[in-house]
Amino acid sequence: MKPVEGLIFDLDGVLLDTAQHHYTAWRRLADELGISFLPKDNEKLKGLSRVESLERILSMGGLMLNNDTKLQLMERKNAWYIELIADMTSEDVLPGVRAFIESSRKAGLHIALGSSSNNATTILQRCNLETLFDAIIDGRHVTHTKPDPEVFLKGAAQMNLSPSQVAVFEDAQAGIEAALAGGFHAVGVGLPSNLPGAAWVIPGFVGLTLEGLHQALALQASG
Ligand code: B16
Ligand code: MG
Repeated sequence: MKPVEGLIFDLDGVLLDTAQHHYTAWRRLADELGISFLPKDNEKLKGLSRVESLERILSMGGLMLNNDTKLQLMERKNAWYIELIADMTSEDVLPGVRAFIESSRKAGLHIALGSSSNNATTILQRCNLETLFDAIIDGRHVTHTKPDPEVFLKGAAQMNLSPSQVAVFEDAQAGIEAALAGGFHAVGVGLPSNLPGAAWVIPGFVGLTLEGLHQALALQASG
């Protein structure tokens, strides 16, 4: 296979450890509602939109609420989440991320963000990451969130690349499904057991090189 020409990065759980802050904020809400919400439940929520995440939590507790109440609950969760990320700086970018993106840019690859979050731009600015991206697609730009491929398809289109020319880095099962549905090379970030279907799973970005990525994807494509 030809080397990829573009990379799309998920935000929460890939560039930064914000996935744990989403969990903390949802857990606080679930506790208040008397709904049991454990890390294994959270794993299935990763990458889903805010409203879809709330719907899943409410259905876990068998709760039916009207739209106004749901909006209020989402606002409260987001306010707690914003408190949790308020002190984030460029120091919080996960190890190896910036170096890998910078070296990929130098090698001529196009770089995009593909996140479900409406807080993506705030976080990128705060952590001094925004200028690394040729295209930023987030929750505000899509009608259908992961596992629908829309966010990644829009990223590829803005980079003028087809999905087969692009690798997507994702920490969520919903994100891997979205990448595969769109025809992208799906690279998991995290534990292989949480990310079935990924072409390759890395524990993080420390030591990752473009050659290593190309070799892993070529091996997977050949076998
Ligand atoms: P917000 P990602 C996703 O971001 C998170 O994984 C998910 O937990 C969150 O519910 C979703 O963004 C919406 O985020 O409430 O900030 O708009 O992983 O796609 O970067
Ligand atoms: Mg994520």
